[in-house]
Amino acid sequence: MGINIKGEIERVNGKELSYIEFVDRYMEKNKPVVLTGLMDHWRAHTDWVTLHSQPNFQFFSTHFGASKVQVADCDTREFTDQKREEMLVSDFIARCLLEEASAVQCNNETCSSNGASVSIPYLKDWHFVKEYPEYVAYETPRFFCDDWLNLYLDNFKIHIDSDTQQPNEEICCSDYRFVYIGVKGSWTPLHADVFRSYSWSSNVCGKKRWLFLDPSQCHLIFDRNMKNCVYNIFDEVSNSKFPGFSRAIWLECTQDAGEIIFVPSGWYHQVHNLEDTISINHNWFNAYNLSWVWNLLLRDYNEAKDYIEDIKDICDDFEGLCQRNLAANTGMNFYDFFTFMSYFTVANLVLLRYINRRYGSTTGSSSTIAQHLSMNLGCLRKTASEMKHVRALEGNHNCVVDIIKAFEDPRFSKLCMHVGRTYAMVHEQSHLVSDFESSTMSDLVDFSDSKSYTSQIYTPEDLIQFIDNVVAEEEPSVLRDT
Ligand SMILES: O=C(O)CCC(=O)C(=O)O
Repeated sequence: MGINIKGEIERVNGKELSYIEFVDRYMEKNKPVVLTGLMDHWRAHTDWVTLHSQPNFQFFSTHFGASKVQVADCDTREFTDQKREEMLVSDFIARCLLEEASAVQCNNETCSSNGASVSIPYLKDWHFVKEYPEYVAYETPRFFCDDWLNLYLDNFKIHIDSDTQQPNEEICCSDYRFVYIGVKGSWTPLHADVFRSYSWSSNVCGKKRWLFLDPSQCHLIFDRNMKNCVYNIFDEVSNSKFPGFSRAIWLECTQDAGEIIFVPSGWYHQVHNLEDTISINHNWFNAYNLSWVWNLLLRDYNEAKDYIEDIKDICDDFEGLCQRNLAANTGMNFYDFFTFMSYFTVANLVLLRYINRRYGSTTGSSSTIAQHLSMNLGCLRKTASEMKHVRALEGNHNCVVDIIKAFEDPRFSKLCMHVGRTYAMVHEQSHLVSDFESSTMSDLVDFSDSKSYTSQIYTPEDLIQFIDNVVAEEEPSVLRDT
């Protein structure tokens, strides 16, 4: 029995959509959309695509052939994902060209050549921007620039292994900006995105078929214990194992070259390359989906804890073990997320204070940015109050952020300026863009006017107190509904 597809994803000309409209209609409502008209000027569009609208494999081999990348074997399942192996881009391209030359007959599920089974390679999660920062292949559309995840990772590590004080390479990802290259027939199994982040995915060339499930229906694709999720929605899915599956209602989208799809938080999706395809995608979160990230961490923590409950009595540091397992499974733990939130709180407060002091708090064009910063602080405060009752963070004895030290830290200063520039850009306040290009931390912070800046943040209560102290002087509306 096939799946039940009812409806398509809305398509909008990105050139005719304002940032506020995108936020109101899609980001805040957590609704998917396809945006057109935003990629014409990308270098990737010219360098990576042949005149016949095919991937320019030769270009990749010549210019980026020595990069080591992850290549999925689309025919082999490994746990909840496809089996992956590391290889050079040049070797991956050679495999793609070989397949083309031997005119492999592919469909979504199987691929065979002269009767012999051939696996379909799919290059995934290539940290292209990190690896080639000088080669500017594309520009992130402004709808997706309020990206706290990548801004943070450009300056800080998300998880440091406290045993070794070394960044754990496996857990600590350098960023969430990726290039994917897949031949026709390659695909990605059903999943929801890392951290329940948003993602955007742009087709530089080729065509993808996406199937989406609204988060309100996600219970339908899990087994009775809510542990295992369907892997491939086009397989024969066992009704006894996944009793809700046949009731799931899917949305569909065929994404063409030049189109960008916005994938909201918690939407499960499966993706098939209908042609040889190159895509660029980012995962990100900000104030609008912060609670999704926190809810996932809480759920995964409870799962990690239940899993080792039977060794609790013989374990010296049970809580520490739960946090280590959480970081290993989910990519960050409570401390990592709380540290992240604390830095963004301080950055938002510094910027709000600066804008209010320099331009006045209620009038003028900069007030849109002030409102955005206030909204961010409201969301950070709300999430911090949900974290208050978590034992792992209660009475935490390690200082997460010492605010004065943060001001002296060039990484924080870079983060702050970048956040400032981002809001100035998305809200089209060019005079402020230049402010944040030329400013230093001492331009932004008037150390004499706030005792709050001497604070140290250990717990969610400290963070809430810090927000309340500074905001009470600036924007009391932030505190109103939290
Ligand atoms: O393009 C693909 O194959 C998968 C992309 C995806 O699932 C995502 O961006 O979340």
